[in-house]
Amino acid sequence: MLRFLTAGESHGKALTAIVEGFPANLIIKPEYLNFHLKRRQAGYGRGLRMQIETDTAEILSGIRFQKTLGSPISLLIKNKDWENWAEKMSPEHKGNKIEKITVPRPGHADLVGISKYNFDDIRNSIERSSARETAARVATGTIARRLLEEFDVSIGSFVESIGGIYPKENFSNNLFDNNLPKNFKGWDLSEKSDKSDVRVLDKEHEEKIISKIKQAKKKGDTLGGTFYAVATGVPVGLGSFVHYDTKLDADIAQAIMSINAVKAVAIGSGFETAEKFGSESHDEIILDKESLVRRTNRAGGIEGGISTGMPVIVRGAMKPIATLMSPIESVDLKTMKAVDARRERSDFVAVPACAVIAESMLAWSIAKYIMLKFGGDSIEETLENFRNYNGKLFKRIKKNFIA
Ligand code: EPS
Repeated sequence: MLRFLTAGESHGKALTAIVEGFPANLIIKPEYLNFHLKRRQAGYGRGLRMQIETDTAEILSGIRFQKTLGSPISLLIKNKDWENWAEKMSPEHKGNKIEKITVPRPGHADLVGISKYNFDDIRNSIERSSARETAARVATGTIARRLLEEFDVSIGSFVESIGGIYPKENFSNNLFDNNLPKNFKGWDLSEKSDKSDVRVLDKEHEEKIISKIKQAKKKGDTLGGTFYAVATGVPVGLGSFVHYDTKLDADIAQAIMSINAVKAVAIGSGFETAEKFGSESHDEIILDKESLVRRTNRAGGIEGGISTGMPVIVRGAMKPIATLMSPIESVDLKTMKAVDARRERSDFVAVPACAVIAESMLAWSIAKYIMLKFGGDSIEETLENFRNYNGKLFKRIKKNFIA
C-alpha cells in the first residue's frame, strides 16, 4: 500500500516527506522532482515568498543510483526563508520576546486552529496550515507520476477560470464529448498551460484573467478559480464498488479536497449531470476493434467507483486566498474588540499552483490503486502483473459471454 507523511512548518527549517510502498527499480531522477516543484512555484499572482524560494528536493533515503530500493523514500525541501525566521520559529528557544499574533484572518485556519489546539499565538495555526506544505506533496506525487509513466498513464492540468472569467470555448466540453486529438495524453494539457502565466489554454482568456488579477491587487483583494486535472491511459478496473472506502472517485475527491483552499471537487461533468436527462448524461458503450469503449466521457473515466479506461477528469474549485491587503472584519483576541483582519505576506492568486498540486494528488491516488491491484516488489513484477491482466481483458469478456 502506498502511503506518505509530510512534516514541516511554512517558515520552519524545511519540509520533509516519508514515502512508502513503491516497488524497487523505479528510476527517479532528482531533476524530475525539481522540474515539477518549479512548476508549483509559478503563476501570475504569487506573492514575494516564491521569489525567495527555489524548491528542490534532496533525496535522503530509499533511492540508490537513481533507482528505488523498495525501502522508505525520504525527501527534504529546505525553506530558504528560514534564515529570516530562525528566531520567530525556533524549536529550541522559549520565544519570550516574540510578539504574538492575536487577530485571526477570516477564511484561514487561524481561529479554528487556536480554538482546537489551545494556542496563545495565532502563528502556531498559520504555520502548518499554510499551503507551503504542498511543496512536499508535489515531490511525493511526482514519484507517483513516475510510476504511472511506466503504465503509460499521463497526467496534466489547466486552469479553467479565475475570478469568474471563463474561456469563450471551454476545453472541458472536448473532454466530456471525447472530442480529443488522436493519441491525446493528459500531459499535453500541461505542456500548453505551463506556457501561460495563469496556466490557461488560450491567450485571449489569459489577458482577461491577468487584467482581473491586476484589478484585485489594486483593491488589496484576492481571487480563486476552477481547474481541471486529467489522467489518460488509466487501466480499466482500478477501485471497486464493494465498499465506500474502495471507490476510486471517492479517493480522488478526498485527495483533491485536501489541497489547501479547495472547496469543491467534481468527477466528469459532475454538477451539470444533475440538470440533465439520463440519455444526455451517460456514455454509450461501443465496440472499437478489440475493446469496449465509451462514445463520450461525461462520467470522467469512473463508473461504480471503478476506472473505465477513459480519461479520468477531475474539476476543482479553489476559494480566494484568505489573507487580504484590504482586510475584512475580525476580532482582536487580546482586546476582544472588532478590528481589521491581520495583513500578512501572501499570494493574490494561487489557482495555477493549485492545478499543479492537483496533478500530484491525482497521480498519488491513481498510483495507490495501481499498486493495490497489481502489487509487486519490483517494477518489473508490477508491470508483468499489469500486462497479464490488461492484455487478456477483452479475451476474457468474450470467453465469458459469447455462447
Ligand atoms: C506558499 C508559501 C507561503 C504563501 C502561500 C503558499 O509563503 P508565505 O506565507 O511565507 O508568504 O505564499 O501560502 C498561502 C497562501 C497560505 O494561505 O498559506 C507556498 O510555498 O506555496
